[in-house]
Parts: sequence; C-alpha cells; structure tokens
Amino acid sequence: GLDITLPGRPWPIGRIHPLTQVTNEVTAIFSTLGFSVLEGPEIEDDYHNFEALNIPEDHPARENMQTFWIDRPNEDGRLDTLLRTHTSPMQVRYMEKNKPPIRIVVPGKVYRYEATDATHIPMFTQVEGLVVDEGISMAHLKGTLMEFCRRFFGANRKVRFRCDYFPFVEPGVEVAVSCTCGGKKECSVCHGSGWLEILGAGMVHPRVLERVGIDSEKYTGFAFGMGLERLPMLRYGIDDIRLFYSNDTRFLRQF
Ligand code: TYR
Repeated sequence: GLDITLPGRPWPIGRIHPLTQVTNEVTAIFSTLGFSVLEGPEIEDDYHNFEALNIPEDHPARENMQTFWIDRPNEDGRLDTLLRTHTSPMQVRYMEKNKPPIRIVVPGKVYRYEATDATHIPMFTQVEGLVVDEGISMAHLKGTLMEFCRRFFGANRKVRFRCDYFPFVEPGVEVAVSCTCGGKKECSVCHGSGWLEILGAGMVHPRVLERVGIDSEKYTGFAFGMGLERLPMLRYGIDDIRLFYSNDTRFLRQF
C-alpha cells in the first residue's frame, strides 16, 4: 500500500559560493550608484595589461606583478600573451570602444606567479572600477569609495585614505577600513595594525586617457581595483585565502 506518512527524500542542494555572493553584493552596491557591470578576457596581451596602463617594458611595477606568460611568441618572436595580472586592462578595453561619460565595474579572476600561503594564491579575484566624465575630481573618488565602504561594512567602520603609487593614476591612493578588533596584536585579520587595506585607486593618468583617444583637458576620471577575497576575510575573520578555492563543504556551508 501507499504510506502517505513517510517523510519525503531530502534533495541535496547546492548553494552560492561565498565569493560569488560577495561579487553580487559589491556589483549591486555599485549598480545603485549608477555603474554598469561587465566582464573581460582573462587572457590578455602586454599592451592592455601593461603598456597602455603606463607600465612600459622596463618599469619596476612589472616586478610586483609576477606574470604567467603564455608560451606563444608573436611575429617578432617575443612573448606577448599573458594571464591578466589585474582587472585594470578592462579600463583600456572599455575606453577604446566607449567614450565618456563612463561608469563601470568589472569583476573577474586575475593571476600572479607567486608562492602560495595564507594570504597569497596564484589566482584571485578583483573588481575594477572606472569613472570618466567632465569635472570628475578626487572628491568623487572619495565620496564613492566611502559610500561603498559604508554600505558593505556598515557605518561603524572608519575609512582611511593614504598616498600610494600606481603608474596608471596620479595621484594614487590606498584605502583601508578599520578592523573590528580595534588593533589587537593577536587579531588574525589585521595582525595588530587596526587597519585592513582593501583597494588601490587614483585619478586616471592623463597619458592613459590620451592613449585611448580621450581628451585629457576636457575629461578626467578616477579608477579603483579591490581584492574581492579580502572583503569576506575582513567581514567574517577568515584567516586563510586558500579556503575559498579548496571546495571544503564544511567551510562553504557556513555562508
Ligand atoms: N591594478 C591594481 C593592482 O592590481 C589596483 C588598482 C586599480 C590601483 C585601479 C589603482 C587603480 O586606479 O594592484
């Protein structure tokens, strides 16, 4: 007979990966601020990843971006194809095809040839942002990024702007948010500094604009690039970046 009191069989259901959740959350915040969301290629060329971003062949900034080159020489016998080391090449690709006003965010994977440890992995995720229009100033950069931090982390965190250097911006800044521990030595998230760096940013260098044919006398812009893994690490106190890529369901189930 049919026993209608038998419980149903449970279906194993998946869930959304914490990094996908954070990507969606970040892009949703920027959408409400008027940004469009798009993606770009992970296989890039030297021109878009470096040259057009004001990082010429012998520039020391290349050393900070240990590159995975693809073993396929161009007509000149030189290696030209690589796995993008940051999402910034999408600034160039977008500006090649679109003229101001520009307001975009670009999430995606990036690759660096580095030894693996609790805070470094050879593939990680960034979100790039770019705004170009008439009259864009550092005040727009600050206001936009402060508002992002407020919405993502809540109103109780402090936000710190400090000078930093990136060849494709001038001036350049680094943004950090205060750690919830208040700066305890034994904190596994900030290691006692009380601050967590989440992104690099700055006013787009006039040379970057000119190279894509945008008049840098008429238009100015700001850009930023944030490390996406850092956001949930800071928010939840996750102390090992490798957890995001090891597919341990005991970890993933918690989000
Ligand atoms: N691309 C930089 C990096 O990966 C981050 C960055 C992005 C800095 C945009 C400034 C900027 O305008 O380190």
